[in-house]
This record gives sequence, structure tokens and C-alpha cells, in this order.
Amino acid sequence: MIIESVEVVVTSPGRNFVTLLITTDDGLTGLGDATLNGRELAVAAYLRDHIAPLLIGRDAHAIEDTWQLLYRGAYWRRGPVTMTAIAAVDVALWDLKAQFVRLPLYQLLGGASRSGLLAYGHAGGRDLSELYDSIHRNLDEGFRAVRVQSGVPGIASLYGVATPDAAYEPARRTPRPAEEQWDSRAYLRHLPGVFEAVRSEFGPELPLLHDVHHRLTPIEAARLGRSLEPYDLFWLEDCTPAEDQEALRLVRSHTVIPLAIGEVFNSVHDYRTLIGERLIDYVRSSVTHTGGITALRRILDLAGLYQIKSGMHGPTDISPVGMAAALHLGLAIHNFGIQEYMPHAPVTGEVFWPSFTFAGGLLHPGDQPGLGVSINLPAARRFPYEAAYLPVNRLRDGTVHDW
Ligand code: KDG
Ligand code: MG
Repeated sequence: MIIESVEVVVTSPGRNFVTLLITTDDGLTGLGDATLNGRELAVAAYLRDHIAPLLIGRDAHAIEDTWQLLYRGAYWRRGPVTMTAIAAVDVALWDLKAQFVRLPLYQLLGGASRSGLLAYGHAGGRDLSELYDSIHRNLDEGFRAVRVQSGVPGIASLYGVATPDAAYEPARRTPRPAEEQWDSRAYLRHLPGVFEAVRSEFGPELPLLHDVHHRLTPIEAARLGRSLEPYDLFWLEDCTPAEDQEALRLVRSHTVIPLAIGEVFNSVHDYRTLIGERLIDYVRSSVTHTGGITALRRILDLAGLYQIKSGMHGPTDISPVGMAAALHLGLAIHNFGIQEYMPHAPVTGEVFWPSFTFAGGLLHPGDQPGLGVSINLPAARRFPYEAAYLPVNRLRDGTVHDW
């Protein structure tokens, strides 16, 4: 199975996506997701200019060798652009191999370890009434676990909080990043009351999650974790800036709330302290941003030795191709925890045709050969790239803060 052509497709049905297509002399085409939110064109150029020429003529079956060639061979290692590009190649090659043997990809990863993947949806509201409505909508859609994000009095716009009339999408198609506000003291005062109210409204069973989005100092995060303990959260996510692995030692020593981290990581080395010292409970990395199935499987195997589970990142900036890859891997591994699932806008379905399903709160990758996703290229051309940025945060005095 020799690689004959490599194409990078940048398309924007509802939001920007970068997709890699690798076609072989057998006439098979494998797909990989290369979408890096707000920095899409950097990965597209990396793939087109620096990786595609190296792939032509190579054996598409040589997945591990190709991964090592792209990782070690660049000399410059790691980083989100590089690792997203490598991930796209890796996933496209897994897709090809599975299509070649006419099996759904999860069969090549060891077969199914469960009948479906527990998914969590996103609920958010500016106040309790909007939040309750949003949680009810998630339950009506079939979710059996819900992430809860709330407005905070005095903060005008906040990560994860939508208005009821519009679907939430943090990357906005504006020439410059939108500015949001942050106030840790106001947030720390308000949030425990929100979870107290949600628990008493929805009862003890429903798994509830929360994303702090990297905004607190370690001691603030420790205090938040303690104050949320009575409400039995499934996890507290990204409570401190993720790259500071040692910060979690302090948080861990003060609270027993389960911790999840890693959506901005791109390498096993980002996790060595966190996993080795059991400072987290869930690995948030996606296949798309962490070097593909080959690399994320290594991280999750290491995590499994420490009873740490997967909690793969699954917002809309993971394309349907990236989501399918996550589901095949999640179905096969032993230490699956939960899968984030933020369904794409209906218009995204004009370009990407996935075969994964969501029923009874569980996702399943389906049983088509390969990843089970195809791309409609004429439709993709109808949605040209539009610049979009994630917001930035400022404190009340104008200081830039982690978003
Ligand atoms: O690209 C950034 C988003 O994917 C991120 O803000 C979403 O934090 C996120 C989550 O948990 O889904
Ligand atoms: Mg997050």
C-alpha cells in the first residue's frame, strides 16, 4: 500500500477544520484531523510544505516507522503544531490500514472493551434558571453526564456560558480576539452555591463536571476543590495553568476532588509528573492534538498503570474525523473514563459524513471499515476558511489573564 498523494483540505462549515487525505496505490483514502483552533493555517502549512513531500512513495502500512520519522526526523520535537500535524498523518494511516483489512479501526486496537462510551454534554447558563433549562436540554438529548458552567455576577461574559438563543462556540470569526473578563474572587464566591443548587435540583445520581479553564492559582484551586467536595463532582478540569505540573501537588494535598487535565498537552512528557505521582485522575488529551492514536495510546497505557483513566477532549474544534478516532481508541482501551461530546453544527454534516452514533448516553464509533468517516470535497470547497480566534481574558485592571 504505497502512498501516492497527500492533500490538505481547509474548510469552514460552521467553523474551521483542517483535514489530511492520504491516498494510496490501492485507491484507498485515509483521513486525519489536523484542526488546531485559531492556528489552523500553521498546521496546514506544516503538513503541505514539510510533511507531504516525505510521505509520497512510503509504505502506508508502516505506521510506527512513519511516526518516529516525523517525530525524531524533524529534530525539533513536540509543540501543538508539530504534534497535530503528526496526529493527522497517524490517524490517516490507521484509517487506511483498517480499510485495507476491512475492519472497523477499534478491532485493530484490540477490539471492543465495552458496548459504548459514556459521553458528557455541555450545560451552561448565565443564571440558575438558564442553567437548569440547559441541563434539562442535555438530559432530553440523552446525555447521562453533564458539564456545568455558570455565569458569575459582575463578570460580563465567561467561558462555556451561552445565551439560550445561540449554540456556544468559543472561537469567533472576528479579525482580532474578543476580550472576556475574569475575577477569581467573584468566581470562587459564586460557584459552590451553583453546585449546591444543581445537586439539590437534579439529585445525587447525575455525574456533574466543571471546567475551570486554567484560571486559578494552586491555592485558589485547592480552596475551590474543597468547597465543591460536598457536591460529588465527577471531575474538576484544568483548575490551574496546565503546563505547571508541580502545581497539582499543592491542589492534591488539600482536596480529594477528582482532577482532569491535559487538553492543551501534546506529549507524554507533559504528563510524566502528573501520572507518575498520581496527581490527576483523568487524561484530557485528544488524539488530534497529541500525535495521534499511536502516541495517545502510549500515554493512556502509562496512565492505566496508575489507575488514571481517559477523558478525551471533544469540543467542536475536534472535527468529526478526530472524534471518530477518539471513539475507536476509547472503545478499545481498558482504562476508558468518559468522552466529552459537543455535537457539531448541522452545517458541518454537509462536509463530513461520520458513522458514529450517540444513543442512550453512549457513543459508538460504528462498524464501517476504517474510521467510518468520509468527506464531501465539493461541499468542503463551498465553505472557505475564515479567520477565527479564541477570546482572551483580562482582569478588571486590564491585565491579561489565562483564558
Ligand atoms: O480550542 C479550545 C477549546 O477546545 C476549549 O476551550 C474547550 O476547554 C474546552 C473543553 O473542555 O471542551
Ligand atoms: Mg476544557
